[in-house]
Amino acid sequence: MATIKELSRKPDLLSGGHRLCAGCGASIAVRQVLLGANTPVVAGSATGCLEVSSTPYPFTAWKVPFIHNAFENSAATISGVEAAYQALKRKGKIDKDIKFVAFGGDGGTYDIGLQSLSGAMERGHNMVYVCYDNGAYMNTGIQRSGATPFGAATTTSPAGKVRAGKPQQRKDLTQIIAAHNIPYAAQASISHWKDLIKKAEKAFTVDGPAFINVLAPCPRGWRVGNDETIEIAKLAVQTGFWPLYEVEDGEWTLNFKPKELKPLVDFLKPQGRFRHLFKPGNEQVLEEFQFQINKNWEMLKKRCGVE
Ligand SMILES: Cc1ncc(C[n+]2csc(CCOP(=O)(O)OP(=O)(O)O)c2C)c(N)n1
Ligand code: SF4
Ligand SMILES: [Mg+2]
Repeated sequence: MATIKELSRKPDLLSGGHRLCAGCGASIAVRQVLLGANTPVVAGSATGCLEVSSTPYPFTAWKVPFIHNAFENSAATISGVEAAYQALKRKGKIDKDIKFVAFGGDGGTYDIGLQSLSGAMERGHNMVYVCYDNGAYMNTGIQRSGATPFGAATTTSPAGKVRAGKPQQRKDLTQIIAAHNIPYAAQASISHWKDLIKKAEKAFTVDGPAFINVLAPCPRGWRVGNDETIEIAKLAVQTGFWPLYEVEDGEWTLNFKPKELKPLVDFLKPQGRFRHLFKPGNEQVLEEFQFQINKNWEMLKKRCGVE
């Protein structure tokens, strides 16, 4: 991996002055991922906060060629561009080494773009897909998605007298994509930047499809201060809510192995979207959530061969 000095000399491929909220995890995720690229990159993004706020016509914050996409087809678009590049290469019309990366939010990846992502991974395109997971459809007003955590309050899973936020568990997209048997699939967090940049480097280097699921907190939807983005992402990892791991050619590795996980409440308590869980009467929802985290952590450790 590049040293800090080398990284600091690399150009910033997403400029400042975009219209994402202050403290938004999405722009941090993009910057860290693009630092992992050592060749020219072509990027695309599904509709969502990242795309809407970084490309308000006629402006763009992207310093790499960028393709504006619909909500559901970022993976399909980038896979098509990669196929065109391969055809031009075969005809001898291009000889540059170029990498292709598609970004999508959790709504655009776990839900509406899952089919196009699955297809692109299965067809074996030489491309990277990065999901920036902020746990809801933030751009349209914080609606629940397949990535929204159990118990979280959103505008379509509100907390009230009948329900304590979202009643379902989040789907495990990283494992779903790993099950495509692609060369590289990983889970990362913007709080662990070295780990993330290293994973991006690997993803850009492998021959074939690569996928990285990046936890990218949204201060607005998580109801935390916009100076707390990194801290809350760190707690997600330290409590086991968001384990860091990678799957390389079927080999599972746990990248962050604390002696003991912090209690889940350390991650939940600072966030307004979980405030209701700390009111009397919701103790068993908290217990259930902690139980799910423990169970998933044990299963993951087994898969990674960790005692
Ligand atoms: C087919 C379609 N349905 C709905 C929308 C409206 N829409 C635009 S962005 C968005 C939410 C995106 O959520 P996510 O992918 O999680 O990204 P985030 O906004 O959280 O960054 C929705 C529902 C759309 N653009 N296209
Ligand atoms: S609403 Fe959330 S995801 Fe959207 S720009 Fe603001 S902080 Fe980022
Ligand atoms: Mg989202």
